[in-house]
Amino acid sequence: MINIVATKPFDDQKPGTSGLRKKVPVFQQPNYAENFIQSIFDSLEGFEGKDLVIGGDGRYFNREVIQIAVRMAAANGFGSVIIGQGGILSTPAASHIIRKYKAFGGIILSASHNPGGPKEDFGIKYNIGNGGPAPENVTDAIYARTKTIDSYRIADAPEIDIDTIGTHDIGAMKVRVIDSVADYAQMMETLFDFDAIRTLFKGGFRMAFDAMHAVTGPYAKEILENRLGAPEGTARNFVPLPDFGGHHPDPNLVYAKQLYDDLMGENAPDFGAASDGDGDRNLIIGRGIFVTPSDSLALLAANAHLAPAYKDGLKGIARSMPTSCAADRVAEKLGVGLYETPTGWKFFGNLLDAGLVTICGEESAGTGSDHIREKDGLWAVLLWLNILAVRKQSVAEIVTGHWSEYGRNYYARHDYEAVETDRANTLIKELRDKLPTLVGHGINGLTVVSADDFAYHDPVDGSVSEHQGVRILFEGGSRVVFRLSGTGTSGATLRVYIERYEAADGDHTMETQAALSGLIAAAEAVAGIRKHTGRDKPSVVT
Ligand code: VG1
Ligand code: CO
Repeated sequence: MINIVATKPFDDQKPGTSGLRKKVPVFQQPNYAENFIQSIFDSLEGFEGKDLVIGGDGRYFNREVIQIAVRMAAANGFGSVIIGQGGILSTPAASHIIRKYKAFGGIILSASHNPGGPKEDFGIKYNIGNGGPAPENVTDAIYARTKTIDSYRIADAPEIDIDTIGTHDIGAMKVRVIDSVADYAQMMETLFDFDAIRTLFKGGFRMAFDAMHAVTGPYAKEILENRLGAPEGTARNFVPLPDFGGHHPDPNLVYAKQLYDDLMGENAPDFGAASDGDGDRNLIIGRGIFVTPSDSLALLAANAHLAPAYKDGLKGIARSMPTSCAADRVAEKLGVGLYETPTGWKFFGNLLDAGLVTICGEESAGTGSDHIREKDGLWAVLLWLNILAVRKQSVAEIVTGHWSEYGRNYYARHDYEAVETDRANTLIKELRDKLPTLVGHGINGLTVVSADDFAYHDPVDGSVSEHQGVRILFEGGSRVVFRLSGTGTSGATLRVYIERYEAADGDHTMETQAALSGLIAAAEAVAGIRKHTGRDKPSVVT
């Protein structure tokens, strides 16, 4: 039986950089999740009888929303839903399953690197049939629908057992509960030289992978330990918990501090890595050396041909605008295109579908390729392992070798979290207003060569996305970029991205914050961060 339930719109359901993210109590309001899910379905056409993938990162409230989404999919006419066992699918695994089973799309329940628990964050996002996040025209339509919705459809059905692999029926709709890991692990075997990586581990290579009590735990156990023969214990914190053990599942030097300390300490493993809540990010640390995500993108692009999947080379490279320009130099050397997109993976989909690029990345620890349409944490880790197995050098040797060939882009991101929204908006507005006056002038002794508010013209579908971040470029290739986060759930988060280029024959041995101090001062001088935010230092530096 199908129920049509009357509802009223909520005025705060605008999807951000990656879906709708709110505190759990917001999602727990009657009809809140239902309204958003119905608005997704109302914005799609032609899904009757087709398949929908549903999975999440296992955080608090995941199971409840899965049961709702399944019954709503049945009432809206989907032919089947495919669910990961226990409601678990990493974001990259969900992308792969949508593609592999040619589903119409997928609903991914995650707030990624944000904390989980009864008072923490939850999220819902929709992915289209290519496996990637819905592009802006779809998210705009969903948002428009949330403002007018007056009813949703939901089937009367008992709770589905999502913990056992098997099939069920809800009316005419099939429900398939599948192994969360198997399809993904199998795909990884087709991309990389597992024999070479197995030999690496057999030779005593030591690795630590921190799953941060989030979704990659079962994937890392299966792939690294069971299939690649890494010793038991290589994957740490591998049991997904609804509150991630009370931590932020954000793989950076602040929240993965234990891993960092181990890699910097005596008797450190050769290689350390971590992933985030939903498994699409990666942190890479070698013994005694942290690899910035922007450098990791450049390094992976430069060395990808060493892995079977990329042996014929890359078609092109894409990076989000605030990501450092290190990858640009690799693209230039390879003689392939370099595309600069706004922040968020949804902007890479068209470039990948059109065959213009093979590898994409963001400074926020996201890297991925054309194997799926999401960033992919374990994929990046496996590509690193494949490269290490072939080159037989340490991470430090590979990174410093790269700098001596291409130069080094010193890079940092300063986040000012939970700033009052009005104050953050004023900072950005004042900055935008002064852009035309900056070019040709000096800020703290640095000459501005260009200053604009980044607008992206998608080369594939011609769509334009404006106001994607204020960027100020100085002579010599240094930059500061300012934008407001689109994933936070309290107030506004100001992100300041700072980059300085040091040529191949320059000094690559400086401490990052020291190397960037002149630019950090220039960012303060031009934007008045202290005055506007009331903070005298960032909350997080990555
Ligand atoms: C952040 C990152 C961005 C990333 C997005 C989703 O967005 O900066 O690069 O694509 O999170 O990643 P924002 O708008 O807060 O800067 V995830 O792993 O949170 O899905
Ligand atoms: Co994520």
